This record gives sequence, C-alpha cells and structure tokens, in this order.
Amino acid sequence: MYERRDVWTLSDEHPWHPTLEWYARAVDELRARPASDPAGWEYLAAIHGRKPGAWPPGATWNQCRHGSWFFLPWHRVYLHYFETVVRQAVRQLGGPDDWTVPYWDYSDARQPNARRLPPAFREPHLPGGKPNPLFAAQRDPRMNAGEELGRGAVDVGPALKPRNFELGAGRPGFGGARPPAEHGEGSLENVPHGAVHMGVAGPRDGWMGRFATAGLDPVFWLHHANIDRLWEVWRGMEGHDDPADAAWRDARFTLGHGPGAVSLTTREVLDVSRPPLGYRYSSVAPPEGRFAVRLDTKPLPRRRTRGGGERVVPAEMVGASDAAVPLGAAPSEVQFAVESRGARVFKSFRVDDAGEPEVFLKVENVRGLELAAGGYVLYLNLPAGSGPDDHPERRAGEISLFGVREASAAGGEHGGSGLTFTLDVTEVARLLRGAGDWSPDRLRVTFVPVQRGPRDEVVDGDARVGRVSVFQA
Ligand SMILES: [Cu+2]
Repeated sequence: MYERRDVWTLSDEHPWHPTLEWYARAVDELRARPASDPAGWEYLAAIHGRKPGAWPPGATWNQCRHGSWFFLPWHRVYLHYFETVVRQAVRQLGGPDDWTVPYWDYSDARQPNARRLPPAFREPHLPGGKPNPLFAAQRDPRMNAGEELGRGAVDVGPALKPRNFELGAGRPGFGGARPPAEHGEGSLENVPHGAVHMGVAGPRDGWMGRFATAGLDPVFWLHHANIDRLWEVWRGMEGHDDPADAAWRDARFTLGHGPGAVSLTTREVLDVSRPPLGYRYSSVAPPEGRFAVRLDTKPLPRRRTRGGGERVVPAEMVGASDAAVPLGAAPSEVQFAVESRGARVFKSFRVDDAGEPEVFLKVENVRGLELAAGGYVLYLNLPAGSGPDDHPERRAGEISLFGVREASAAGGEHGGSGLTFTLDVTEVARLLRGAGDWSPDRLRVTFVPVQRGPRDEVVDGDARVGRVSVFQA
C-alpha cells in the first residue's frame, strides 16, 4: 500500500525529504522528454488542458472535467496516471520503488506554515547551485517569497458541509452538477480548489491560474492530491454518500496513449486502497479548530421518481436579480426582492425554530476574459456606509474565478456559459433575521474582490455575474 503524506510533515523532517528530492529529480527527467511522450512533463500538463500544434494520433489532451460531478473522479484518475509515471521515473533513476505524491494540506490548523509553499518549492536553486525543478517563477512572487495564502482560500468548512454530492435544483452539492442538464461547481471545486489555484498563480497570470498551464507547476499535483484527500474526508463524515447513479459510476476516463494508457471508470476508483490505485492518505480526519465543520445530519427530503429511484426534493426559488452584476476592482452590489410567492416566504423564519428553512444563494453564468481579481467574497445586507471588514458575520461565502476564462470563450472546449455556484447561506440568513435585518422585499448582495496585501494594479476587467437568485428549502 502506498501512503500519500502531508508535504509539510515531510518538510519539517527535512526541507529536502527524500520524497521531495526524488520528485525534483524525476521532474527534471520528465521535462527532458519530448512533448509527444505520454510519460513526459509537457504531455502530462497537456492532458489537463492544452492542444499543442503537432500531436501524436490517439493522444489525450484537454480532457479535464470541471464544473460538473465528474471533477473528482476524473482528477483522481489523472493523479493516478501522473503518480505512476513519476514512480517509474524515480525507479529508473535508481530511487525507491514506492515513490508517492505528497499532499499539501493548507487548511491544517496544527501546522503554523500550512498556508505557505514548502521550502523545496520556493528555492530557485538546489543546495548544490543547480536550478531547482520544483521552483516555478510563474507564480505569485509573494508565494515564492514564503507569504501565506489568504485564509478564505483554504476555508474547507463550506466545502465539506453539503450533505448531497450532486449539486442541483437550487441546492448546493459537494461534487458538482450532473451534465448536461445542469452545470455548476461543487463546493470543493470552488473553495479551496479554485481559490488555491488563483492564490498560487497570483494577479500576473501564473501557471496555476489556467487549465492549459496548471499542470506545469510541480505544486499542482500536491494541491490535487489534497483535493482528492478531501473527497475521502467528506465521504468519511456521517450522512455523506457518493451518487448511486450509473451515469456517474460507469463514466470512463481514458488518459495517455500507447502501452502506458490508463482507462478507468468512476466505480473502479471509488475505493482508493484497491488496485490499480492501492494508496491511502496519512490522515483523513475532518478538520479541527478554525475550519471545523458543523455537520448537518438531517436527511435530505427525497421524492420517488417514476423510474423507481429517488430524487432530492428541489429547493424553491424565491427571488432573483434582473440585471448582470459587474465584478471589477472595487466592490459591487445588487439588490432584489425575495418574496416571489407572496408574504409566506420567510414569514415562518424564526430564530431557533427547528423547522426553519435552509437558504441558498445561486450565482449564475459568471463570465469574463480579463479579471480584476481571482475571486470575490459575498456579503449579505452590509449596512450602508460600512465596509465588509466591519461585518465578518455577514460573509456569505466566496467564489473563485479559476476556469472562468476557459468557460467564457464561445465555442470553446468548456462551453461559453461561464461558471455557476450555489452557496449555503442559511446561517447568515438566520443571523440577519435575529438582528431584525432580513426584509423580504430587499436582499442586498455585495461582491468584494479577494485581495492579498496592497493592490497591485487597478484594472476593472470584463467579468460579470449573469444572475443572482435565492432558494429556500
Ligand atoms: Cu485543479
């Protein structure tokens, strides 16, 4: 059994722990291979999202699945393919035969450096003076200088909270929406996944910020190992189950070409301890401290379908904005009524009422090709004249714009309809209600750009939200 360990645990043992040292040597070796080699560095990154000019027949490029419930199983197969290639290279170079990709747990409350890149990824040169293969200049320079990711980027609480894997019908979901009928990012794909991509990439278009180049950064794979691990964490929590649908379980993912190609279905990778995967994580304990998850074990209301199966009862839309909202370099806001079905909506909404509704905020069709920020923090009903920092309790969630450019190009591989998110805002709504500040005839949503430290450049870009709507269940 291979064990994937936390990179900061390894780094604390030694900044150049053998796992990292051999990773660096293997990266060097893989980079020397031609782009057409399915075991080469460029090919590995291109599987995720690039279409090079000349490409061998049968090659698999630009395959990555985002914004749907295939995000997790596809990336699990991708990471397995990558790990097999690196393990083989390490063996060929005379290293151990059980090399395993580490994971980067940036949310670990017990690790004071969790939100920083480990030293082996920040040093431009190896101890001997040669260039360090794990270093990438194409990152936010602050990350390479040892600064921390923003706290919001690594908040796994909202990611792990949804009881449903499938997102849809107005409800949030852990794993994403079922295509093609619905589209939308699961809570994990949004934050921390997308937010860490954008945080490492920085404002000047680092590798991690685009599908086409993300896999070129050696830290990409440690980030995705953590995302894969968080799937195991979520599944281990009470009341959390993977979808039973054949459409999800029998989906097949084929990566690479030639003798080393991998072709696996979701079903075949659900138990990571079994071949061909055969790995475990050194920890799959739910997060503690700041990011502890308040678990909601109430079963979701279900309804029988005609086919004899069961479906989660959809949430009801109770209000929506009627104009697009720009996402620029300064905060923007939108206001709309949330009583489409008359006064009964939210009337029964009382503090400590066991039967009180859940409230979800859907942010639809976020599009843009030039971005002022990598993400936005949403606030509900910020009082006039006060800033977001004065009201952390009104923070409703964060959306990451990772992938928005790819999803905005009309006719592109990833469609032109943009990104869609569904956030659980039940607790903020309850708090506002308790404070007497929830009026059914107006809900104000403020979008505040995610900003680390001083503002680098003031560009407004062209990003915008198509529509904001509120659901109640
Ligand atoms: Cu990713």
